[in-house]
Amino acid sequence: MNKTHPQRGVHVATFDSTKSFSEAKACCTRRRVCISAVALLVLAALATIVGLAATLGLLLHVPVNRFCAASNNRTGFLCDDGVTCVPASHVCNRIRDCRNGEDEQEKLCDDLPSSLPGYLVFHCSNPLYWIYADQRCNGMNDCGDCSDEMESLAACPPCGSEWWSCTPVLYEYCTCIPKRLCRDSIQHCASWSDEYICKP
Ligand SMILES: [Ca+2]
Ligand SMILES: [Ca+2]
Repeated sequence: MNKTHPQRGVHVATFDSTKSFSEAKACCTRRRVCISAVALLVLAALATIVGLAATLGLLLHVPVNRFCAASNNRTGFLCDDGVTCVPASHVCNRIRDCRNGEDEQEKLCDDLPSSLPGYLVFHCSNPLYWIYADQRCNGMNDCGDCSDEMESLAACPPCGSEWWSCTPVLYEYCTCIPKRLCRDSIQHCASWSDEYICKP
């Protein structure tokens, strides 16, 4: 006589192939949705990072404003160290005044004066001539016609009513002298205008 003895503790599961396939399919679909969402999030994060990097890159390439005031309040060029201020006329003079030579870099000096920032340049009344901005109002006739010292282009501080503006002479000083020195039989202006034109 054959007896069947069920084995204790052993669970015999009934396999419903149709139900299991549906569950598996639903689970798989949910997983795909989750994976897709994660993938989208990752892509969005990457795009943000790339965008930030590009923006940062652009920012790094934005020209730096290097305008600064050198000694005696002269117009200057700020070195990369953010401290050293080189007088304008020391830029592109073939001497490395900035520690890393940024005052002599090719892009600044390869096509003077147009390759220089505008604040470093002064255009004389004669359009053929230009000087460095720190040569304006320094008492020297750097333009050759004193337009860097006396004319409206230069806009230098006026001599004042008690002063005489010497008539300019090429490549000489364009100075002011006290009017009391006019016609004192001693030359003070290179042009002698203090002795022949000035009226005390
Ligand atoms: Ca230099
Ligand atoms: Ca000058």
